[in-house]
Amino acid sequence: MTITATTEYEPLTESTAISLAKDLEFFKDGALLHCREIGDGNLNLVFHIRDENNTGIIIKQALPYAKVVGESWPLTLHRATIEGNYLKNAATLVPNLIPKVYYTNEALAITIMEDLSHLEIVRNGFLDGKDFPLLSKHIGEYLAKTLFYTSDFGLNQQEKKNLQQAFANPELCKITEDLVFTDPFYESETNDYEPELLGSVEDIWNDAELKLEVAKLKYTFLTNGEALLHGDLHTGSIFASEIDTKVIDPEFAFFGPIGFDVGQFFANILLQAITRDDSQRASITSHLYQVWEGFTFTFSDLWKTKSVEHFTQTPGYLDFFLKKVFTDAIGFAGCEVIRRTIGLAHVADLDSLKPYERKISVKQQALLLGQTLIKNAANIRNIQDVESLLKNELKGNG
Ligand code: SR1
Ligand code: MG
Repeated sequence: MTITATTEYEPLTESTAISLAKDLEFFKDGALLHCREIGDGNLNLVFHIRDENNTGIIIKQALPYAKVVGESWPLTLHRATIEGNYLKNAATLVPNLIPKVYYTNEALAITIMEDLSHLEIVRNGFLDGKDFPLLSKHIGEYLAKTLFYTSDFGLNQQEKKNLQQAFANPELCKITEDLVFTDPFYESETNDYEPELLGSVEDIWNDAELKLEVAKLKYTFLTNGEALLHGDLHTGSIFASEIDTKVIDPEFAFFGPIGFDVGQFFANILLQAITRDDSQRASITSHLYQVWEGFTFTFSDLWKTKSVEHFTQTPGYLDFFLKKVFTDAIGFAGCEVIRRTIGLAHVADLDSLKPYERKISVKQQALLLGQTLIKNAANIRNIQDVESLLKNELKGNG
C-alpha cells in the first residue's frame, strides 16, 4: 500500500512514511532511505526518516485515538492542524525556538518538520544528569513573545478574537480539564498510583480547602482566554542542547490563561528538582529563577514598547498583571505536580526512581508540594518562596 499526499487518512507505517516522503520529493531520486517510528509520547506517531548522508526529516501523524489508552479513547485528528497552525504562527514570533515546518496535510493529519535529532528531549537529559545552560533563558523568551504577541496587549484586539476561533480546541482542552484539574482530585478510573500512596491520595480527595482552590484554577483555565498557549509545555515537549532550544508538540494550543504555560514549565522543573539531593538541586532550581526573570524581562519590554492597549502605560498595571500571572502559574504548577504523580500521565522523573521505597517517599513529597503550591499560591511572592517550600517539603519528609 502506498500513501501519497492525496490519499485519504490512514495511519502511516515505517514503509509508507518513506513512500510519502518520496512522493513529496523530500529526498533525491534513488536516495537510500531509512525510517524509524520514534514516538514516545501519549498520542501520536512520529517517524524519523534519513538518507545515507544522515539528512533527515520528521513526519508526525495524529492517530484517531489516544495512543496511551488505545482505540477506546477516540481523539480528533484536527489536533494536527492546530499544531501546524500554532507552529506557523510561532515561526513569526520565535523562529529560533521552534522546529521549521516543511509541509502539513490536514487529511492525513501530518506535519513534516525539521529533524531535531542532534538535540535531546530535556526531561531525558535531566535524568542523565545533563544541564541545558540556556534552556530557561530561551523558554523565558519563548513564553514572553508567544504570549504577549497573541494577547490583547500585543495583537489587534479584533484580530485576536478571530484567531481565538481558529484555535478552538475543545477535545484537547477537555483532556487537560479532566486529567489536570478534575480526575486527580476525585476517585476517578483514570488515576494511576501505587497502593502505598492511597493515604496521601485520600488526603487530597478529602481536602475541601484544596478542592476549592482547584475549582477556581479550573475555572480560570476554562474561561480566561488571555493568549494563545502552547498548552502542554512540559520538559518532554522541549528539545535542547548546550546552545539550542526547540519547543515541540503544541497540539494542545488554545487561548487560555498565560500562567498555565508558565506553570507547566515550573512544575516540570520542580518534578525533577524534588528527586535530587541538596548538592544536585541548585542547577535545576536555577531554571525557575532564570525562566521567570527571562519571561518578565522580555514581557515587560514588549509591554512598554509594543503594546496596542492604551492602559498599558498606566502606573501599576504591568506589576499587577505580572503578579496575577505568577499567582496563576503557581496554582497551575501545583495541579500539574499532583496529576503527574497520581493521574493518568506520569513523568519518568518520578517513575524511574529506585529503589521502590524512595520512589514512594518522593511521590509523597511531590503530592505535599503540589497541595502547598495550590493552597498558598496567593502568598507565594517569588521563586525564592517556591524554593523554600521545596526545601521544607524535603526536610519535613526526607
Ligand atoms: C491522554 S493524553 C495524556 C497527556 O499527554 C499529553 O502530553 C498531555 O500532557 C496529556 O495530559
Ligand atoms: Mg505532547
